Amino acid sequence: MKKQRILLALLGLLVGWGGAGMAHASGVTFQVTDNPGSWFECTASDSKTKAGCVHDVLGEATVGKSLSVIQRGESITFQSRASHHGSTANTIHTVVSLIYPTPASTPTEKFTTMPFDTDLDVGTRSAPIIPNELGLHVFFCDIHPYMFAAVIVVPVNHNLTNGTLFPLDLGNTVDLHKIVLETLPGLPTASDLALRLVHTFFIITNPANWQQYPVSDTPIKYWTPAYPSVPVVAHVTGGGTVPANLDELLRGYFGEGGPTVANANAPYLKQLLAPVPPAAPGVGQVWVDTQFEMMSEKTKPGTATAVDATTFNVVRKVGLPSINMNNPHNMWTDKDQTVIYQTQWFDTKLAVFNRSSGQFVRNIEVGAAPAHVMTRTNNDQVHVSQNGDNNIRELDSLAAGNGFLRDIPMQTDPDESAHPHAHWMSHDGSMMVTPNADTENSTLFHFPSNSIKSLTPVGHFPIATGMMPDSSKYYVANFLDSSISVIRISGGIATVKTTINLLEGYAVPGQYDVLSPTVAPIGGLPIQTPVSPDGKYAIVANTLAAKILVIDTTTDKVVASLACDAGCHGAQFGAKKGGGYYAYVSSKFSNRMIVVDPNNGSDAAIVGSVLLTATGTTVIDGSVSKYAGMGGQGVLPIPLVYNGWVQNLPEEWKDQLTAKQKNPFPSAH
Ligand SMILES: [Cu+2]
Repeated sequence: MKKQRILLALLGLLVGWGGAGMAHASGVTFQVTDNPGSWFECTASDSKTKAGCVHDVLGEATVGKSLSVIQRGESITFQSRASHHGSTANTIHTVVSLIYPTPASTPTEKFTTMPFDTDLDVGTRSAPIIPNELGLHVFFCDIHPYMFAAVIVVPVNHNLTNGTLFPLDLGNTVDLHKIVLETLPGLPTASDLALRLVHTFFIITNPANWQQYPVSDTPIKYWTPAYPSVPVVAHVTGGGTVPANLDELLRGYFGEGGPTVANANAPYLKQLLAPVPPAAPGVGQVWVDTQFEMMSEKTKPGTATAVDATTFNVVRKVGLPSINMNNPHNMWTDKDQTVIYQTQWFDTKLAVFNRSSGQFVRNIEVGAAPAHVMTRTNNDQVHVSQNGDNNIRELDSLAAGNGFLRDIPMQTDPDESAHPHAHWMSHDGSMMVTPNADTENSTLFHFPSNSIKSLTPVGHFPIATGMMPDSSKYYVANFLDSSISVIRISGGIATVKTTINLLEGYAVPGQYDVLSPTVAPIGGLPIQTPVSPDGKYAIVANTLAAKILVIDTTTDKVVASLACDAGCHGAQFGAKKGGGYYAYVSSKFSNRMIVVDPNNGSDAAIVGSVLLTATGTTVIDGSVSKYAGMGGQGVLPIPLVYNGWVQNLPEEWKDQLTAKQKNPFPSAH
């Protein structure tokens, strides 16, 4: 849409603003949904304020559905409706301030104090939030941290009819709750980190901006993300301003070029090259949760996609329309590699299906927002994290029935809830470690003594863990403050050995400046961080800077950085045929999987990638209707080759591995 048309459209819809609509309490409502991109969907609370949802004016393809503009004094309400055309929320969500204007004054009673933080159970709505400060407010769910809603607060009576709506002022400085707040309260809105986060918001919440890789390079396909073409003002340190068209500002800043950016030309655009698989085959299969892929036979998003690791063809997709499988997030398998355990993160259930046939086996209630699942090597029990609660649910091997054994609390204080996300089990099945997003610590649970041995403080929003093959050490990815806690286990007790800061510069370590783009950060917003079966390196998927980082486990330093896709998320190791390993990496806002050969760590290389869309030979239990191959999250290579699991494999799988792969870390006892 051309800028003039957008302004005319806004003019048409904003006439109500400051008029009759202001006579009574008004504002916008964000509806919680399970729908990719628009998890917090802006809807009007009444027709008078419809213009508050920006997509009603600019169109969904331009801005997604999660951006609104309100006048100071208007309210923001979050609602989790029980039933509405597949917009049903099936589990707990939260509404938490991620970015908000630095408070200039203490709000009077009418206004809401920031940062805001509330739980949103199914069928409830939040109290109306009335921001005191003008400028940019971003809220997120701190269970599902890519559910975003943004609100720009403008002065009372600012609208188009009197010519005062534009430029939209993002505000002087913002506080980034838990990101850099302690070290730098009040980050200018034109600073590098603030712009990176604004950019991230528009990539995540607008599916039109996702990276859709093509089947072939004819014709050449470019990634051309677009942003609202409206005048804005951002502020630099010391009070100066950067007035700009938002679309041109972001495209220019991030080198995305495009026809509307002055002086930009095609070389600035990122070409989306048709994925070319690795030349050397892997062993077995790789399952990827294409969590956003939709089927016409069901209302909830998500499929599990199986790639044959010997040919890198997509051989199967399992969407389970019969149970309306909802946002499949992470997987594991039993010791015989017979079934796939599949968490449904926006729900309360674990689905089980047959790996070879794709046949549905059962759907089991496991608690609030189940995120990750793993087995114990000594008994094949299944452990599922309740990301919206305090426990890890323990199940038997699910040969029959619902398998319920017990809920294991990850936090002993009855007033606290751990919200564990991606746990990891030790090679001998004796220990389990969790990253507790809400309590910002990591639990070390010891099964033989049935007790929590350590609650180790880590960074902000710990989200994933990975453990050494002898359980001597583990890595915790701290999502919000962009760090990795390296935790040593000695005598059954966990202590922090060191912390790796992913907001350092890569070329010049320590030189990343949140204010300027001179040196890019090495990573940021890290998620999965598995350790290779031979214990040589950990791989970290970073979503902010879209990087795959390799950490050498002998030095605990980052030794390699590789380009990833938007929303870089999942990583797991699988066997490479003839010896060694591949790290398979998924990205939420891309339709391909990246294959990394870690080699010796510092010489790690991307050796290929695999398009995750169905082909003519893919066996599928429904028809893909939208977001084909998108939403890469959990990754599960078959067979399991981690130390402890690999020794339990049936002979038919062991026969495909080298002697070293069958016993990857001989010194573990
Ligand atoms: Cu959520």
